[in-house]
Amino acid sequence: MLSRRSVLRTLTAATLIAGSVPAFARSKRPDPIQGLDQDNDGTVDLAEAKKAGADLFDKLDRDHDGTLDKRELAGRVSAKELAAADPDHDRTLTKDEYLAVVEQRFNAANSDSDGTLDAKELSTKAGRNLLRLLR
Ligand SMILES: [Ca+2]
Ligand SMILES: [Ca+2]
Ligand SMILES: [Ca+2]
Repeated sequence: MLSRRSVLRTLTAATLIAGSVPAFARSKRPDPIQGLDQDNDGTVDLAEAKKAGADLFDKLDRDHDGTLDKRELAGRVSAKELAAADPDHDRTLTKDEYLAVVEQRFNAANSDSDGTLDAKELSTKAGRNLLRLLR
């Protein structure tokens, strides 16, 4: 027969397990910060956004020529933005040029100018625009 104490211990263990269920299993809505918040402080800062942007740049650069052309960008950057972000007018973006667009979109999404983006800021139109450059 189970003693009162061991029942209590079992319940406590069950509570601990329930408390450690990862966020994605608890909520159906995808967490916009997931995978971007490398230091796990609950927000995305510019360095984290640029790191993710640089990783995506490498993935998108299928021919490994160090630049993204219109085809490789696949609509992530509008023609107008591409023209503005491409100071040497060769219609491709180097990684630096791409990350400059990331920074612009980061600043556009950071409505309270506190240097970080929280889940709410990332869920806005500007935030979603930024996310398209990051994953
Ligand atoms: Ca962070
Ligand atoms: Ca390329
Ligand atoms: Ca902010």
